[in-house]
Amino acid sequence: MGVVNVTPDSFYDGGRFFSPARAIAHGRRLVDEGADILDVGAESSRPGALPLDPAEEMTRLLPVIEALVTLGVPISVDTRHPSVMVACLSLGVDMVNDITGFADPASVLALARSQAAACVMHMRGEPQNMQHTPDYRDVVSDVFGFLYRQAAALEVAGVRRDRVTLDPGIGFGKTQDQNIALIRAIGQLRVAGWPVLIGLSRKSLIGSLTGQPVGERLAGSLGGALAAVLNGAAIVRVHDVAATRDALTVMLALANR
Ligand code: HH2
Repeated sequence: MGVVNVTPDSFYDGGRFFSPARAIAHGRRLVDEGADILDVGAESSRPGALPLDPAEEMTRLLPVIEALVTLGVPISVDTRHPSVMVACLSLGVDMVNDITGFADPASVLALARSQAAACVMHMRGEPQNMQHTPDYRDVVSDVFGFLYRQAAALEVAGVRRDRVTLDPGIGFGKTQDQNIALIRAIGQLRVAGWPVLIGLSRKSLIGSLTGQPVGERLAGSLGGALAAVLNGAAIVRVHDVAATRDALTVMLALANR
């Protein structure tokens, strides 16, 4: 899954693809590089980010989505606002990626009225405050328990299991040790019956393991993507599609799995 951030303030590529023309060109490039899915977002969720008004989010997103849905790869929209989901679904997006895990019943309804797939992600708190004392009884069972409950709520609303992907939300209200515990436990989610999505590309987890600043985290992110897939992830959400694709191709050809 290649990331298209139509934002001025994303933690890695903020401002690079903020104009619709640049975002669309970036999406096309990621598809040429081998992305199987594009995830298009307009609201940064970096720690400390302030919420974005849904009307402004739509102004940023809709022209980009309208162009990218014609490319022939599935398009995911990264939003937590039900009104934005409805607008993007009417343009034909194939997936809704909600960092709040469909906590808003209006989001469940919007998804249930469509045929789209869903990524249910776990976040503790809000981007504004999520890194203040992330505290869990047991991080793996707390996070996975939330994901199972949200998937069950979607199923009750009519969203069949085979439309749903689960994501423990690396970096969203977790310490680095908690992020590591979640990545090591991916297999449990898979065994429970859901495909798993992992986003760790260039995040502070990679910085804390390698000591590198965000611009120098490609090699570390590739290591993380390989580990996530070896542990059972079905989808990796990345900024660097060509390099990730090559790394995964070689690993999948050579590893004893
Ligand atoms: N991470 C980010 C945004 N959306 N969605 C899912 N499902 N999983 C993730 O790990 C995830 C996500 C953060 O990365 P990015 O979009 O590059 O940064 P920003 O939120 O600053 O735009």
